[in-house]
Amino acid sequence: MEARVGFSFKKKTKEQYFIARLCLSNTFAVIKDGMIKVAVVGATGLVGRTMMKVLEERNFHIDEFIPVASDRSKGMEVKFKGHSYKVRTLAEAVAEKPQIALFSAGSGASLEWAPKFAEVGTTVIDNSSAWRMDKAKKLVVPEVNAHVLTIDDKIIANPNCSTIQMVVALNPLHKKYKVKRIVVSTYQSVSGTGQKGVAQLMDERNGTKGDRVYPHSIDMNVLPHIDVFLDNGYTKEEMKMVNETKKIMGDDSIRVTATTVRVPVTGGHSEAVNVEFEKDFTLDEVNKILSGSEGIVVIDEPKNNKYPMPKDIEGKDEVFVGRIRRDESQPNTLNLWVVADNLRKGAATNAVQIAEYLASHDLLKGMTLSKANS
Ligand code: NAP
Ligand code: 2RA
Repeated sequence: MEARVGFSFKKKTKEQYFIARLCLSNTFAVIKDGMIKVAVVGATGLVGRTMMKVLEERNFHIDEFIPVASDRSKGMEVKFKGHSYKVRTLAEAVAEKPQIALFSAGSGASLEWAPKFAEVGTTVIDNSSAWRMDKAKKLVVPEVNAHVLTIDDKIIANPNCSTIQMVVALNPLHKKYKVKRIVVSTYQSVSGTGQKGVAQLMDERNGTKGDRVYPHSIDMNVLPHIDVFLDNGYTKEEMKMVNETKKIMGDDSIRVTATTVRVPVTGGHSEAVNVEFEKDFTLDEVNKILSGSEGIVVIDEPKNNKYPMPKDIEGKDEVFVGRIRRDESQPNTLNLWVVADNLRKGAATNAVQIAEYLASHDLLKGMTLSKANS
């Protein structure tokens, strides 16, 4: 049996990386010996549905698709690549032994079920915070550190959405100038909370009753509160940005402090990032580095009122950077405005890119890839 892993690219070749190179060299990865089964766990949720869309758009080869959600949703129908599929339970999905399981069903489900999938040979790519800081698990943003992945990684963690977009923007600058300290304030959309966050905003706007997921109104308001408060006075979301950044960028010496804020925007997280480097820079050079880096689009024409905004980037996969300017209050320090779609690059797209990297680098057990058409 032979199956193809097809990758479709529509965007600028310059900004595309490993898989683009695979395609541009007219090479297809060919999978031999077996059906490609892919499970999406959390398929009825915001991230899970976006994962299905991204898998479709990128034409990730799947012979058998297994949508999974909680027992509440068993039997419910979801559409994928023009076909209807019945949602299955986690136990039913494990029994299918998929090669890949993309998880976005919260930490509880991941802690309990990811090891069960790994045990049957599935590679799990997990969007929850369950495994991110586990020393034995890789925390991966493909543009930054896909090279750390090996065939033995059976549970791979997808970072938090607000961390992903920040490290995509900062890593190319870190390579050149070395980041010393980051001060970040976020403006995070309600879709970051999942379906319940969007529902609360819409209910408030429409004056309808419904469950409340935030402790205060979110419409016409901002909440300096994302995830739970910890003993140090920071929220868990803020500490995710501190700790995950160091792990992904592979540098514990980077100092990070964060204030994470929920705003009444439906999709797209924005961040004001202040970054101090060891070495000095010129703004021209910073602009060139960012414009030429994988997965980044620079929109920085303040005189024409052009800068990234969540409304414009919804549905896009890149990280958008603007308002690039020197911090005039101290040396070697830069201010940036960074915006990305939290459901896509912040979650689904990043996870699918990890799957693509594994497939194209022969890092999935039970799949043998070889080159064709080259
Ligand atoms: P959501 O819209 O509330 O969806 C949650 C999904 O998880 C639903 O499909 C739900 O199924 C399923 N689920 C819940 N408990 C389950 C269980 N015990 N077993 C199996 N499935 C279960 O939430 P979301 O925004 O998609 O987020 C999902 C995960 O991704 C969370 O861990 C979140 O932290 C992470 N994440 C989210 C974002 C974002 O921007 N939203 C970004 C990065 C990471 P039912 O419909 O059956 O309840
Ligand atoms: C949020 N970062 O925006 C979270 C989603 N995982 O709430």
